[in-house]
Amino acid sequence: MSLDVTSIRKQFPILNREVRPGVKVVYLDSTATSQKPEPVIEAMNDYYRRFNANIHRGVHTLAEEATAAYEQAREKIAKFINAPAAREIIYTRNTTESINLVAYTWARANLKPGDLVILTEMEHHSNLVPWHILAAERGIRLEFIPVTDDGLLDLDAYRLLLSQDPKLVSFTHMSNVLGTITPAQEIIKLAHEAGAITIVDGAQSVPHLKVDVQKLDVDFLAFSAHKMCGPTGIGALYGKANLLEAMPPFMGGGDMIKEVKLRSFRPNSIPAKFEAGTPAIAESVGFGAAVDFLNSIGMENVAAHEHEIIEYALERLEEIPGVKVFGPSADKKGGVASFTFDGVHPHDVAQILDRDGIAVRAGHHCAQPLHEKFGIPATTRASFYLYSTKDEVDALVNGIYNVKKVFG
Ligand code: 7TS
Repeated sequence: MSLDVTSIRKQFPILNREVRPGVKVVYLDSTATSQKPEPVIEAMNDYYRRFNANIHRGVHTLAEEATAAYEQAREKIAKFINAPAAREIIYTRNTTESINLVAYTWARANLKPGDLVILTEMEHHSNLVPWHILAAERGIRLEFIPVTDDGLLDLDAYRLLLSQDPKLVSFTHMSNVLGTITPAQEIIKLAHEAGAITIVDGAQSVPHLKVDVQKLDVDFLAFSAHKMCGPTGIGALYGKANLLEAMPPFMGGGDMIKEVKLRSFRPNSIPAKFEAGTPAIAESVGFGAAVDFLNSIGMENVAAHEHEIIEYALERLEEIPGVKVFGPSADKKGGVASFTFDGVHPHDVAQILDRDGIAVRAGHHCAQPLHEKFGIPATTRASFYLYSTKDEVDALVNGIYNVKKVFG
C-alpha cells in the first residue's frame, strides 16, 4: 500500500460507525460524497465557537477574523489547483452551481442562436441540463463526443465536430459512472485551436487526481468541496481572470456591488462580483481544511492508492459469474466500479449489500443518457477514496455472493 490507510482511517470518525449492532459501515459511495476527517469537522466547529461573524462588513475583530479565514481558504484552493491568482476562485454551492454560473453569465453574453456547444455522452446531468435550458431559450446547438463501447471518448469524432466552429467545449475530467479519466489537456488544446472556450467538470477529478489549471490551460473548472473531504454547501468555479472580468454578474444583491443607486448599480470586481449575499463561511473554513488535509497526504499518493484499489476491485469483481463492470481498464480510470449483476435489479443488489453494512449507490447516477447508451436503466456503483481498503473490496465481493444466495 502506498498510503498508511490505517492511520488515515483513524481520522474519519464515521468509518468506525456501526450501522446496526455489530455491523460496521463499509463506505463505498465516495463518488456521491466523501467522508470528512476530524481536522475538517474541527475547523468548522472552531469557526462557530470562536469567530463566527459575517464577512466583508464589519470592522470588529470577529468580522475581521472571519473575513481573513474566508479569504485564506480561497488562497489555499487556488494553490491546490495551481490557479495563478486567488481572485480567479469563485465560491459557489457546488459543481452544479459553478457550471450554471458559466451558462447564465458567460454563455448568455456570448452565445447566439445556432452557436455550437460540444458536450460528451458521459456527462453528469449538471453538465447537460444547463445547456438544454440554454438551447431552448437561445437556440444554441448541442453536439456530443460519443463514448466507445469500452467507455472512452471517441476523439476522431471530436475532431470532426471541431470543424463545425464550436464556441464552447464542456466535458467531464472523470466520469462518475465509468471512472474514465478523459484526456483533458488534449481536448482543451484542440478546442482552443478551433477557437472555443472550455469548461472542465472537475467534480470527480479534483478530489482524486493532481489537477493543474495552468498545465491544462482550461478556461473554467468546476468542483465541489463535499467530494474532497470538505463540507456540503460549498464548491468552486475557477475561471481565467480576463474571462471572469468580462462576464456579467450572476445573482444580484449584497457584496457583489461597488455602488448602488435607486435605478442602477456598478458591479464589484472579481471574485466578489459573483458572490452575492452571505456566503457559506463556516464551509469555506472547512473547504480550506480539506485542502490542507489532502495536501498533507499528497494528491499523487491519493491517486496511486486508488489505482491500487480499483485494479484489485476490477480483478475480484470480474471473477464473479454474472457481474459486468462498465468502463475502461484500471489504467484509464479512477476508483469507480459500476456494474450489473445478471437478473438482479441494481436497487436490490444495493439493498442486500446494505444488510452487511456495505454502502453503494444504485440507479442512473445522474447520467441517464450514458446508461441509455449502454442499453441499461441502472447500475450498482462501488466507489473508492483514500480511506478505502482491499478488505472492503473483499467485503463487497462476499456481499455480491450473498445477493446470489438470496436470489438463487
Ligand atoms: N459532475 C460530476 C462528474 C459528478 O460526479 C457530480 C456529482 C456532479 C457533477 C454534481 O456535483 P454536485 O456537487 O453539484 O452535486 N455526482 C454524484 C454522483 O455520482 N452521485 O451523487 C452525486
